[in-house]
Amino acid sequence: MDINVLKTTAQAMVAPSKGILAADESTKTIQKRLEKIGVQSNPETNLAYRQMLFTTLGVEEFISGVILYDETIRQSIDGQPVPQYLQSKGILPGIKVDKGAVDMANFPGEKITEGLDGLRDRLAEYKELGAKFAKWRAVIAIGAGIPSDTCIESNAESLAQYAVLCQEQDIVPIVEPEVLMDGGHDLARCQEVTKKTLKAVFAKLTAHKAILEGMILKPNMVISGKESTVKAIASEIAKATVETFKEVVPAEVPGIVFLSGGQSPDEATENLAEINKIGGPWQLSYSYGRALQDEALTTWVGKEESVPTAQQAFYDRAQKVSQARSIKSV
Ligand code: 5MM
Repeated sequence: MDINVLKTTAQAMVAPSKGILAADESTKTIQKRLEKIGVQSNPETNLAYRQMLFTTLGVEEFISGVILYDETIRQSIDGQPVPQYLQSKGILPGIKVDKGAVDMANFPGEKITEGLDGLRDRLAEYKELGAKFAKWRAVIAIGAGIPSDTCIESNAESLAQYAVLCQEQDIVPIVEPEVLMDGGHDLARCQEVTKKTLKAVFAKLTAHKAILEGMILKPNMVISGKESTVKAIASEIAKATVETFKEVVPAEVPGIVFLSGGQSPDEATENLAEINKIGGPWQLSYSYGRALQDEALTTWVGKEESVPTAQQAFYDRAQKVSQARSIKSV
């Protein structure tokens, strides 16, 4: 393990004005996304869509890295393997290495993320293919009587095991414990669960001797549930988010890259701007999937002639999110 490589990569992932594009939709998820615009998902259409995003001129001003799915990391753009194509634009290639969240035995309504078996060998192969960082997503749901301590602890343990296996091979782990927005809970409940989850995650990372300077945290913002009758506004979300993170996220972590989690592109942009107005000891950036892609996706609709306007939509959103991430604290 080379700590300097880990630190340098982690810092490049959250370089000023930049953040990460999450384009690691699994087969089922990309199917759902393309179905919405009337396109049948297969390896060719999936690549056509992602190629539209990756070849957007100038987007590397705002995008430091792209999280790829196993299918995409093995594909090529203009005869060049995708990871090498991205690197030639100054974008770091990353890879989703978890195998998805499945129902947790004995804990109805809760999920555990799979993928630790054989992970060391898979990481070695991904490194060979060009991956500089990786991602593992754990999912924590809020509901009546959940999350349980067992769910939080088990997911935190897996995240930590994943993180150190990545670091062993100089791959920066993005540690993603996502507290879902689904449900009618309010901001305070989200704050309580997020705090508990992050505490557990950092306790496990410490127990496994993870290098905090060589990782990136990808959390949810502290936000009210989608069905909540009391919707928190951006300044409240920002205050609760930064307050929580200051309590539980060590300052050694170079960057926090938020997920959008079902927020609209405008909401995810505004909330990030408010968060940066407050600021903290870490870079406060983005690793959005839907909030960066939605407008481009619905403009593209699978048509070759729509590529320039879809790319413009993607560029414009990436620029707005980058501006939000660049606001200086007051
Ligand atoms: C792009 O979606 C990622 C993969 O999801 P599935 O395994 O469900 O297909 C997802 O992990 C994503 O990276 C994060 O949830 C952030 O995306 P959003 O859309 O929440 O910003």
